[in-house]
Amino acid sequence: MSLRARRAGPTKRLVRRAGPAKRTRQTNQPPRRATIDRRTTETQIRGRLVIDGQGRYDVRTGIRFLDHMLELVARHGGFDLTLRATGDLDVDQHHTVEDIGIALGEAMLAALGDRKGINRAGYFVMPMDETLAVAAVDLSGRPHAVVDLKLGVERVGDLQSELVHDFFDGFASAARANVHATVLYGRSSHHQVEAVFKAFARALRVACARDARLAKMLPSTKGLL
Ligand SMILES: [Mn+2]
Repeated sequence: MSLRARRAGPTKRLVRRAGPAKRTRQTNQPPRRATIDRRTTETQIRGRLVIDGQGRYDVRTGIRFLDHMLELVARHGGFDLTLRATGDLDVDQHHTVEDIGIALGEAMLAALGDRKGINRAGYFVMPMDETLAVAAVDLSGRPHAVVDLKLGVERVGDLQSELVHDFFDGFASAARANVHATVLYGRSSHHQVEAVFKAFARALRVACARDARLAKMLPSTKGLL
């Protein structure tokens, strides 16, 4: 091989690696996905979650503001999410919102598989105009949610605002994850809830992401997650 040819080698590879098609596949592993099928006498939830997605969504929960939040979780998390929920909204929104959190958590747990090579933990500070929200996620195997919103209104859009807490409780317990979310400051209740969901999605995206360098490593010194 001539000197010229050897020099051309790595340069060519670098150019190919920089291409958009390769970037979406950081590893050669298949995209992590799970189907959602959760039925109780109170709610019926079906769908599909792809962790290594492209931010595509098709969501209908019967609560328009919750659709808005789940759509942006998919987009900001880089997930693909299809979700159909029918629940006893004639009682109130509690069962539906909580069970969607649980169903998403179950799907996340299933799709993550053995959790080898993932970052495991992630956080994000999300501004939304006058509001600043923080979320931190640890896919630790231990369920716990701390949600501190201090919303002064009963509803945001058509969503009962106290149920934001129940959504993250449901998610954290089913995904066996620590989820912390808070609003540092803000005025608009719409922005506060939205910034929290965006921060959560982006924190989760980091936590789920696979680090090729540590592909075979379980991110815990316990040997169990
Ligand atoms: Mn909005």
